[in-house]
Amino acid sequence: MSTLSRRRAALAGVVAAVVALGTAEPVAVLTGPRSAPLVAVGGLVVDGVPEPLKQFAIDVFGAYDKIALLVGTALLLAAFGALLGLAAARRLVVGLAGIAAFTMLGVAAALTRAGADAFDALPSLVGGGLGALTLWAFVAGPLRPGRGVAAQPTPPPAVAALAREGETSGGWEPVRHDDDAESRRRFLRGAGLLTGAATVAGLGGHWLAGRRGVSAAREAVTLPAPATPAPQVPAGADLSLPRLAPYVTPNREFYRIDTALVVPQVDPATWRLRIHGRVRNPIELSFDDLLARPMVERYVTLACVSNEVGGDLIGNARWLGVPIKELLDEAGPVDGADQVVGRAVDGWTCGTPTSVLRDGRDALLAVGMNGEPLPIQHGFPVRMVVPGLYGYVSACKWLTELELTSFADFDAYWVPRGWSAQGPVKTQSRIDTPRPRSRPAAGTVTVAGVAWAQHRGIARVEVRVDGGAWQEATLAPAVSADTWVQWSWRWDATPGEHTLEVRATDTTGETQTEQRAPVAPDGATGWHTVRVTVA
Ligand SMILES: Nc1nc2c(c(=O)[nH]1)N[C@H]1C(S)=C(S)[C@@H](COP(=O)(O)O)O[C@H]1N2
Ligand SMILES: [Mo]
Repeated sequence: MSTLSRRRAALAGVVAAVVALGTAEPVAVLTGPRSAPLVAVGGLVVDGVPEPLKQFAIDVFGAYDKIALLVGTALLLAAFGALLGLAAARRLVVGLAGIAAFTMLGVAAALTRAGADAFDALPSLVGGGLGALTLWAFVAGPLRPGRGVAAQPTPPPAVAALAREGETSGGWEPVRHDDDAESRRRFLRGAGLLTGAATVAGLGGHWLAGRRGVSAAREAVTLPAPATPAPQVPAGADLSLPRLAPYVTPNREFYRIDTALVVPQVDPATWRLRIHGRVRNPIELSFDDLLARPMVERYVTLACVSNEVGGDLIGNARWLGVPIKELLDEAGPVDGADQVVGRAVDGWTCGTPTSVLRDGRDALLAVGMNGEPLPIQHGFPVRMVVPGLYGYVSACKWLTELELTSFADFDAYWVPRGWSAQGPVKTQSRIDTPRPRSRPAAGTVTVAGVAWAQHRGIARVEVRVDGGAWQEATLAPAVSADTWVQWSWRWDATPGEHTLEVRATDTTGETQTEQRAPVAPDGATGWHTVRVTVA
């Protein structure tokens, strides 16, 4: 029996990996998208990958970082599949043992995520089983090339005896060459068909599993009217200039940052919030309990600590929710409980100073965003919003627990990954127009952008051209110190290349430093600089 060529052995292993990953997806329609091995193992990668690599991926792939991660994980697993195929060609059990090991990795990944139950092992088990079957079929089973030959290795004894005597072939013709070609075709056809079917099953299942979500439940939510409505947006808050970020960010344009490879689908009917830990009176609330409480509506600008100078990981929305302070007052934190850990259904955590949540600012358990129930990707049904703090220490989406503890006792998700436990938003400003490398016409050019120092408020924005004297920009009105503010400045632009710089000063008198700092560990600093060529 001829041995499987190395190329075919590797191909068999890749097909087995594709079958394993692909067939697991339709099973995950029953058990939830996060139990599929690709997503579960991808989640391990998200949580475990070193920070610089993660930052690199976000820089390179931007909003597609999650898809890139899933594709990358699939390619990596396919490469392991090729190695297992090579191993299986020598000793089938070694290849099968490898598949079993990867199956266990998938099972472990699916079972260790927050909120997992035993059924979440199913997609990996089914996928692993079918992957092993595939490998066997190609290496030792019906799809093995050369198998047709091996099936009739010798003529019947009587015929053989005659043939040896040179008398007759007895009608027995070796059909070795035809069979070989045929078995090779069967191998390739099998590989192609299985890969195609598994890919269709994988993509279809992934799509279906993701669709089986809570959009209908979200649409059925009727938000209560706020007991305390948001202040009117003052006339002129939005300069409505082309390219300038609007004062209120529409939901579909609002930046999204989180570690979730598939958006958690949280049913408001079964949602519970537990407020527990170092409190005198632990509290548990249902979604209806929450909606029954007096609601406050506020404009708050949310910013990500990973926002580079000039970046757009920031947005301003009108949030409807319950003041966190009132709930904490009812729960009664005990002395020393200086940290409130917000915990999401997917296990992600943020740590917020208890004092900040109780100092009277509009820290909310938000259920509404710009007049709608929270969009699912922005945390439906309930998230935290805290004016003045970066999202990673305060804005927990898909919230399910508030645990009172201390900073000494618990590190939230990003802290062991190199980010600061404390994350007040740094005063920042951005030039939105003109765009970098644009070519405005000479004459009066409106330079405009946004500036923010949530909860302190912006006092002044200044612009300078080519390192000249700082010129004070005009600030548009804003709803409160908790939102960003638009600014504009009329520039008498002369032909040639020019450099525009902006800096803001907050109401504490602190002016942005020119010193450039990276986003880690606690937010970027530096002046946003834009180069243009005036025509
Ligand atoms: N459950 C969960 N909540 C989360 C995160 C996360 O990864 N998981 N990321 C936080 C970060 S870093 C930011 S900046 C904000 C972003 O909120 P948005 O996606 O609604 O803009 O959500 C925060 N809440
Ligand atoms: Mo963030």
